[in-house]
Amino acid sequence: LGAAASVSAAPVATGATAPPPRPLGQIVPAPASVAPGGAPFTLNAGTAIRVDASPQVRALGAYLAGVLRPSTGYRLPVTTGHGGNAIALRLAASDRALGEEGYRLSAGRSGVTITARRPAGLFHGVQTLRQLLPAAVERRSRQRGPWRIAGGTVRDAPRYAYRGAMLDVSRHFFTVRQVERYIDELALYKINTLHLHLSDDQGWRIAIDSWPRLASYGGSTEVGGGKGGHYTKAQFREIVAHAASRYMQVVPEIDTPGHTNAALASYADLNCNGVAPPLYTGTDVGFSSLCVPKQITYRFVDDVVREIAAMSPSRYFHIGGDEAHSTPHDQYVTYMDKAQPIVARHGRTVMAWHQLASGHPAPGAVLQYWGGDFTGQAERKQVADAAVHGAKLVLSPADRAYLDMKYDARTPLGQAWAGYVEVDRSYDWNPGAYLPGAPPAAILGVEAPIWTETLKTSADIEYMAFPRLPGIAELGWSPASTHDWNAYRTRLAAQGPRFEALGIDYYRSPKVPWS
Ligand code: TNX
Repeated sequence: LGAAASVSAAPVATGATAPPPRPLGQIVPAPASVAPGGAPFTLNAGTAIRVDASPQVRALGAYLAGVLRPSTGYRLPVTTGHGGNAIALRLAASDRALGEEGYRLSAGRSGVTITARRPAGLFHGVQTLRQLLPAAVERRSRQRGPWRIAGGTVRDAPRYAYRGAMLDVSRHFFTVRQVERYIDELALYKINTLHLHLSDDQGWRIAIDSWPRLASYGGSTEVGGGKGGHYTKAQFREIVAHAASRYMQVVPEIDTPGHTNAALASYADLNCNGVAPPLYTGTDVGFSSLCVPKQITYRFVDDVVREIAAMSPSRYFHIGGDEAHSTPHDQYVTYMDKAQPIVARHGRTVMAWHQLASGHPAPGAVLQYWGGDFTGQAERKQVADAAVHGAKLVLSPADRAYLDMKYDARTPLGQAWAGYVEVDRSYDWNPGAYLPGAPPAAILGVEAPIWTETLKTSADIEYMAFPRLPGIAELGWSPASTHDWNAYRTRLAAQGPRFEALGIDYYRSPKVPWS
């Protein structure tokens, strides 16, 4: 509680004894450029949030007010118009360099102005503003100020367009509320993609009208034999809408042709031998496969992709493709040759785990690389070659970016098949130079997956994700020139009181100088 408590105890009346505002730039992910200078802004009871008339900017103003009101206790009216003592959110088409997600934040005595070309940029600028305020601003009860923001200007835009986090809701089911909580935590670090792993051997988690037993039966258990669960269509739409309000796309994954026991158990016809296997609640992988020669397999894939695509506006549809150890390789390639055009017919770009590189990735397909230092040259080269031939890459090296890997031998949760992944190891790699032979322009971005064989609650997820997730987010957002573990660990340490204020029980890594 240390830092937050000392902030609360700071005198308010005299600016002279108040602690200095947080230095501009001491945020995660590191901003592209910072020009400190001038007087700070102090948020007070008279501060207004100024927006322009567009509904999206108004909604952003309301969102910002929702973050700031409980802890400051100020009214913070959201109004149109101009004037001092304000936080202003402004769309300005002129500043092309800011791109689709960039923003400029200027702070001085009379206020803070966040400017962007698109609402997404304003949203990211708001996340920066949150981090520039004392950590106690994140508490949901009234706290003592002062609420100061250092003077100067931050100009910021992301290195990569795709900055993702994956949540496996199949091994253990997570409710809409739990997913939305994670979305809100990811947004603080400028993650813009939530990849939902919606099906696996242990559970099918999304209602499909044309194949109702997938959810009602295939979703009825989970690892360890608990009762599992699934999202109704209304609930899935709610997740998509919540993510959209945080400027985050949802990429749905239906893992095929392996990792399909829950579907095979739900419909006997999907099995080559016509016999449905029992539901599965263990943690083995690689034992299930869709029946590649059967016609019904492709009717199934078509129905599932159509119904899910109708609910999710994301460009990408993830069809899995990993660990298909029970599918002979020639059949795997045949399956993917048939499944990919189905995704295209429903207007989506194929995303798949990098094993698709062993077949024929469709033009523009996105391969998600989950290898690591343990991966052989031939496999790496296959992926790099696919990128040379037009595939895009999202990098999720298991021994760096997998949030379910244990930090060290004492970590009570998680797995260790890719080794222990301490916070420095997770942060200290360069996505731009990671896969030799892959053209830098083929790198779409990074993603931090969290598999949930051992994870059941929000607290479990948070302990594994924090503090590694902010590091992967920084690799996705910040210019390579800012990459430096020693500087990062200090900035990360300053996030500790923020995690606490948000109720996130994080791993106190000995590699980080927590205050
Ligand atoms: C491998 S990585 C898997 C998942 C497991 C994970 C556990 C990948 C594409 N497949 O099925 O849950 O390891 O860390």
